[in-house]
Amino acid sequence: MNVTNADIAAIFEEIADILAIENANPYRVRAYRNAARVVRAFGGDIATLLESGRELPKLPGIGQDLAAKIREIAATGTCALRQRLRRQVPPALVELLDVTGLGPKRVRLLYHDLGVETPEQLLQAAGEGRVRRLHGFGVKTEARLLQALTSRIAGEHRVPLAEAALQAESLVAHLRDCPGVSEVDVAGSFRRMRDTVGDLDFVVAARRAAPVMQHFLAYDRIGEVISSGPTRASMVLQSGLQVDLRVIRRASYGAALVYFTGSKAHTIAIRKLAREHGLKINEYGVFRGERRIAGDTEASVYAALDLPWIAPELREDRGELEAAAEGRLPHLVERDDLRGDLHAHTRASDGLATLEEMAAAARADGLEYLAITEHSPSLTVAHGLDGKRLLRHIDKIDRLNARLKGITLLKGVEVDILRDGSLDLPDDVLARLDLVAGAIHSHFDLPRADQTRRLLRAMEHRYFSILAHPTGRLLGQRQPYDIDIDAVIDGVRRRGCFLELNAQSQRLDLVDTYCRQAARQGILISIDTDAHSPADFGNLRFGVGQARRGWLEKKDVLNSRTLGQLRKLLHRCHRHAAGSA
Ligand code: DGT
Ligand code: CA
Ligand code: CA
Repeated sequence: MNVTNADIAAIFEEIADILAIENANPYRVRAYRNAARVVRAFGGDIATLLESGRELPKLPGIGQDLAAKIREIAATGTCALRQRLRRQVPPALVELLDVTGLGPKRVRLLYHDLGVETPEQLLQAAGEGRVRRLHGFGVKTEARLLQALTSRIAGEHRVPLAEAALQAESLVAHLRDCPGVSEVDVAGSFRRMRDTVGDLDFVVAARRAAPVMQHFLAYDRIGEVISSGPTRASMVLQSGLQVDLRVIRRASYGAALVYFTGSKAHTIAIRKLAREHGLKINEYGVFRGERRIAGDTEASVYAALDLPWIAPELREDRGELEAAAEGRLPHLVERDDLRGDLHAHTRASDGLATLEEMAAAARADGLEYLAITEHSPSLTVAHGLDGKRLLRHIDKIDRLNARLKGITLLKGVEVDILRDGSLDLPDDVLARLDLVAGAIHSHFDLPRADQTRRLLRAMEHRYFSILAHPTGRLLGQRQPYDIDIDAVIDGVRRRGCFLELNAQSQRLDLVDTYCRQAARQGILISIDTDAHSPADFGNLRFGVGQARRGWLEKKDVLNSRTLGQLRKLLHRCHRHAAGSA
């Protein structure tokens, strides 16, 4: 048996899901979710380690009971608790959790009050208007569920970018191993850094296609081959993600990359432009009559249309062709422009590592500063810190800073924005911090006017610095809460505070279009990991991808500033409120 860390983590997630549906103690649910995260973040392959007769190392939050379960799963591929839980609820109930907008609480209500067990039954109940009558649902929720279910049943299943990246990279490595292959790229929405991808589109350059096809079809994680021809193939990986492959001659590689990177809207627009130039463009090149005039590189394709190369993240037909023609393409922010990260947790709240470990990991990833922003007391399931604990924590940060080299820790907090827009910690505590990130973690269902007022009121607080994960969406799990985004962005501008682009793979919040809207108004955006473990700093690149889709330049990004500049900006943000109060 070949049990991966991801398999073990998935079983813990399933246990947590079922326990949550059964309304188990939230701490118990949290313990299994935590275990899933720890296992996923673990550096080595746990099953291999145990098989070789070694001991499971001490892992944060993993006591004897969980450790025993890890051993049981590594050896058998499952565990008794999971088998028992599976007998307690209808199997499709867990599937319902995958429907966007449904959490355990809602699944439980649907099951108990309406007898709904499957997505199909839910579709029927929603279609008949029975869902809106349940406590906490309403007409709008019902309509959203209907939409999510319809696209789901139509087979539209999208995978978060970070999850797709793991699978893409492994297949890229496999294809590069094939003799005769000179180029491998993942095109499509993946290359455009969309937050989710429908499938992966591989483009490979090779002189002969046959050996590449053979090599591709020998990949060991194939679930099912859908189709295969001399230069193209499609398959579904064991994970369920579809992969399309196209093999192309080196001379056409740039044209193929443009074509398969899309977006469809962008490539339709450049084909139209080509016609206006008396040219024809397809995946093999740019042609004047029968003669090919460009196509070996992407730059040559755009140059044939008198355009500079356009970054994939911009290729959505949102004005990039006009900007390119007028020489005003943005100089998009890059990962290396980031000097720090302003949102991270440690074991003091719900993180997995110590202050020292997080600092070392951030430094290893090239960061010069890292804000430690634990949760505040009302978030009990995340072990939020009350004022007294937070003050002790920041003293600890001060002492650590005195001996840290190469990185500075900033003292922050991720303070809960309460239902009425007040902050979950007293002023005299907030005054001691370098920055205050405010976020919503409860009451997601307030009416738009109330939710908007709640955010505006929170940011009026004199110590408020950054609005963290501003819309609260969780990909595949939770819709953004209902707010007047124009009013919120305008509020941030007037208040002189900052917006976060949270780089967690399920969040990527603020999304691209709102980033662009905010930056146009001169608002600085902080691209943060919200790291809970050392490996999470790797997510910065996905945050940067979303920022680039939002046309952000280095100058638009708060954490591209030096520590000195940042401190001034944060300080000005306080004074601003004091002045306007
Ligand atoms: P996805 O997979 O839903 O996340 O989105 P994409 O953009 O990766 O779309 P996909 O996989 O259907 O196609 C990959 C690229 O191939 C797409 O971005 C542009 C190109 N493409 C596919 N079908 C067409 C088409 O019918 N017309 C044009 N112009 N381009 C196409
Ligand atoms: Ca695709
Ligand atoms: Ca495709």
